[in-house]
Amino acid sequence: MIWNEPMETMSRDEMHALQSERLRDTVERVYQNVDFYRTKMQALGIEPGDIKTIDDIVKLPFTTKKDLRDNYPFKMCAAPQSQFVRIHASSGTTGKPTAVPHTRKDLDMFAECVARSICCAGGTKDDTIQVSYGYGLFTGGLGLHDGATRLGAGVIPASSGNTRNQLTLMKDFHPTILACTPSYAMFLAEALAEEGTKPEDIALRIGIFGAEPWSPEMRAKIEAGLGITAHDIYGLSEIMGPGVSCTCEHRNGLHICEDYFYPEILDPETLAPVGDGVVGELTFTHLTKEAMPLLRYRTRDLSSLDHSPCECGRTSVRMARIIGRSDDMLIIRGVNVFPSQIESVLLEVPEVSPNYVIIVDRKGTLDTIEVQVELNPEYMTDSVTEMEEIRKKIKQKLDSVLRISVILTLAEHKTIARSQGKAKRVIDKRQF
Ligand code: DLL
Repeated sequence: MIWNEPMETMSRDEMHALQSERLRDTVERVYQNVDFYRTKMQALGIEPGDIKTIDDIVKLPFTTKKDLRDNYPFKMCAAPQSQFVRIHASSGTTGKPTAVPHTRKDLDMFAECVARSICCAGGTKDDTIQVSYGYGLFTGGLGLHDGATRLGAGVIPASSGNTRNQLTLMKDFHPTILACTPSYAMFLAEALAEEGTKPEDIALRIGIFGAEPWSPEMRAKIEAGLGITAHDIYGLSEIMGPGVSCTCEHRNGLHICEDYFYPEILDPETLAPVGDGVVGELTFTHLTKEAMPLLRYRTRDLSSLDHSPCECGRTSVRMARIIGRSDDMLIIRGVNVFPSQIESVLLEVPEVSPNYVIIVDRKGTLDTIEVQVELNPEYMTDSVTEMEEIRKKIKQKLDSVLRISVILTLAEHKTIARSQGKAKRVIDKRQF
């Protein structure tokens, strides 16, 4: 089912016209109300009248997370605080969080986008959704909650954590959809198996997972563990939260709600937009946002776009699943390494489980990368030779995919910390 047929299946020409009209309005609004953008546009020698169609977007300035921090909390806003009905905040790894206010209309758009996403993933008003994303300043819990409510589905507002209780809710209330981070879904699958509950003993049929990068191999494990079809939902607080895009039944990219957020992929070196299929930095421009509309916000997420029609009938552009963040890329002895490459290798090896941590350090002048991964309990053996063979096999695979030498350590089952929200997979001990 398509939630909003007129918007999700309009022709490319109609979409171009709609985006152009909305961009003109947004640029006018920020020019009049946000000093930051007026100053930037004046420095570039442009004014709102220069933006005629969406193709003129390349003339506009970029926005970065640093700009949001520098203007914390509300200096980038285009509406007065009296019009805010909710304020979310994204926790930064360094310093202050970023404040993200919403007006009534912004929240309306948020619920609309999440309702579209749940439908895209195959959900209907007859489903019951266990929302196990955290509720609070993080947008996952409330975002999925409001979207499911808009759809007319039932919501179990479980929030994250308290795993025993999550399993009880799952068994007693028979939710048909689970929404949480992929790493927490994996943990829940493990916990179910441990207490002897089989996938067929619960009613789940769909998973709506996101908020962190995950690989197709991880998806397959979660699907087997919970007996579901797993979907990828993407979003970020600065732009809205979950529901910026989501996979449909063909799972060949995530459909973007591009009537609200205009996507571009930028060449990381030149910052020039690149064509379909080319990987670069994903950038979004708000087309209707009232409280804090952002122009060309650089997400740091790496993806590519595909404008070709999808068999599901939606005409919206699709983005490839996020392969990593430009600032997550580890440079080890000059070689670029993405944590997602390591995850893909580990998940192809039956002897180990998807619980791992990557530790980067520096010995003298040499960078080292250690991967600690848990052995599956059925492969635990007292034979040192057998363990060493498993270790070597995985190390060789990792070395050849990453093209550097990795220290591989096998850890005992359940010795690596599980996460209930976004997993922290990389510990970088290097001092820069
Ligand atoms: O994570 C919003 C969200 C909640 C998305 C629930 C999906 C589900 P932030 O906390 O601001 O917002 O983090 C945004 O998380 O820039 C990506 O790096 C990462 N991310 C989000 N979804 C995905 C995904 C929420 N499906 C940051 N795949 C983004 C990979 C994702 N990374």
